[in-house]
Amino acid sequence: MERKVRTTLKVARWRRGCLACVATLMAGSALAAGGDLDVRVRDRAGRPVADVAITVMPRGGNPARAARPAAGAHAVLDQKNRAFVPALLVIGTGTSVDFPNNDTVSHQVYSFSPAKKFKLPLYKGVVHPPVTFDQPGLVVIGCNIHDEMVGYILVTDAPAFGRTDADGRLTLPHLAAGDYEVTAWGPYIADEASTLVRAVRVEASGTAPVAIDLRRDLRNQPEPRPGRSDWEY
Ligand SMILES: [Cu+2]
Repeated sequence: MERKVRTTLKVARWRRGCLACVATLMAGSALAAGGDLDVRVRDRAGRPVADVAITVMPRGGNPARAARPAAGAHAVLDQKNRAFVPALLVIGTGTSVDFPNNDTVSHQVYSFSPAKKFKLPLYKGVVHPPVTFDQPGLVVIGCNIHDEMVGYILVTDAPAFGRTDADGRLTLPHLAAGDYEVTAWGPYIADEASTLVRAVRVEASGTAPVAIDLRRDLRNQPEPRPGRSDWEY
């Protein structure tokens, strides 16, 4: 008899749990509602172009929809084999970035870009306190010791952004339905900036494709270079 009561209780609990579970699933799907954006970047020969920064802004610039990253957003720009890894980082405004040096040599990291000017001391291994990027814009990162080192941090207010993968693709899921402007940028892309913008409509579900086919050959060297003219010594 006791066992039967316990079993009944168990079933009741399971039922409650199940209802809660369904409610959670429904809430989850409500949050997830929206269409996906599938961006693809190709060179003149139709080959995929990796490591292209993609930013997606609501058209008409409704700031209510341009969600800022949560406080404490964090990213890492590593230093390895006398190079910045990754060479291009796309982050939301307000993100803090660590610059660890995992190289065998010391580096002295700096930026003279208007969106964020900073100089870190010459260091190796020890992680310097992170740098917070509080203004949108392109930040060109250099090393005072190794002129060939160049890295890029694209700081953006866009609610959705990322970088194309080895297949030249970036999928951004669950965007609220509406009209958006998709912009591509990469240090090797020579095309005029005005030709790298696409208007796209995202529906409440399904996938909206965006094709960016470059008209010019890629550069051999990344641009812009980090300016060093105002380094004071
Ligand atoms: Cu260096």
